[in-house]
Amino acid sequence: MKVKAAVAWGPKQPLSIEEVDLEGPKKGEVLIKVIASGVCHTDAYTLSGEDPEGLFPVILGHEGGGIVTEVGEGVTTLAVGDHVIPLYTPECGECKFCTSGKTNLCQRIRETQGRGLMPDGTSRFSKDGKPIFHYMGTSTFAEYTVVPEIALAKIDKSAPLDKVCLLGCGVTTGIGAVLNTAKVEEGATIAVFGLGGIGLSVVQGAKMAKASKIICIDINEDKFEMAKKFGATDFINPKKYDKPIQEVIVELTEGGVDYSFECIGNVDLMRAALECCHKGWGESIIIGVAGAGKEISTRPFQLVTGRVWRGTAFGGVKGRTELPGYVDKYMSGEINLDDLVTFKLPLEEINKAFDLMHEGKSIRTVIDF
Ligand code: NAD
Ligand code: AHE
Ligand code: ZN
Ligand code: ZN
Repeated sequence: MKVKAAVAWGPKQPLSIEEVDLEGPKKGEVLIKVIASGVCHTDAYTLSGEDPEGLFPVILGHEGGGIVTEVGEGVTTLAVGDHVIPLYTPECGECKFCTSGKTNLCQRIRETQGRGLMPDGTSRFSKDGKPIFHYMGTSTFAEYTVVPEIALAKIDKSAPLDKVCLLGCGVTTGIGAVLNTAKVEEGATIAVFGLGGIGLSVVQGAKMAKASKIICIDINEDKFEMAKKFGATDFINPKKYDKPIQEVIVELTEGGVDYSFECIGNVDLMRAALECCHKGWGESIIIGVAGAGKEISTRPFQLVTGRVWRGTAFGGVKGRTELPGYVDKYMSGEINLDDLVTFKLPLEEINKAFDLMHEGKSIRTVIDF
């Protein structure tokens, strides 16, 4: 079939709206009509050319919501008409990772996914006979996309897809980082570096966990008002200090925070986030994604004296079994998504969504198909 899609022909180039060819779903695959998709900083990261796994031409997008329109051979858990959220972290339920009880990082199709291909090693998208790569197994910047069955979470049909699409990445990542990865306990103090869709979702998760102090660090002070609405208690603009920001936080908290979260993708701030943690027990969670060649560093003494460095992908959430519960929490008012949708744009204006992100004017722009 012919479908409209935003194609990234090369790094740093604006996306181009094109009619591309999409093959139907093969064995174990599902065709989805995309209804909405958020634009996450990771899409911009890959478009920047910094992603070592970045491939072009590609159809980006990994924060979508859609409706099943066709199922391939052997698909048993989904049917036409089901509402779904594509998962860049699938859940096969059978691999060593899925059965470990220790991680959400299902590896069943990770290798082909990282090569921009479907599990059989081919692409469903093409233009003039030349293949276009899939992205993160989801490619939601297209009117229709093909996704493996194990990479789709079936959700409540009454949930608005133009809101719950944000649970396909940013919000789940932030809340999950707090509740699953850090397991923040009531009364804990936390620091959040970066107040985009991820950082604000960490703030939301910290409020849910009843953290006592939620310190927010961002160079864009316009973000502070929204953070306050989500439950943040303290605000720091590092530009206003002439000493390392970790020192400022340690002083503010009588020795450091119990948990910190890096939600920017800046390795210097990852160091600051670790070093603002309390001696003996403070844990720092890396969420931000840093470009090729970037490395983290600190004095080993920081770890010897009890600080812990950890990371999280998709907030440790197992998509097929746990994501429907996040949708239900939105429906019951326990998770706020509405305030995070700062702009809605048609696919034709998708480049504006990237501009708004880079200008610091948006939290999430949702592409409304
Ligand atoms: P965003 O662009 O919406 O937000 C980033 C925020 O960081 C902005 O508010 C910006 O002002 C702030 N910032 C930038 N430089 C700063 C600095 N030097 N000091 C203080 N604040 C600074 O991004 P997002 O969509 O919220 O994504 C955040 C990061 O999380 C990205 O690196 C993204 O790739 C990553 N991410 C990771 C996962 C995961 O599963 N680990 C999931 C989603 C996103
Ligand atoms: N391809 C990049 C890594 C990108 C990355 O870390 N992705 C996160 C999700 S970001 C969503 O916005 C993730 O889930 N990682 C686990 C995985 O298996 O990719 C690189 O640096 O190579
Ligand atoms: Zn994302
Ligand atoms: Zn698995």
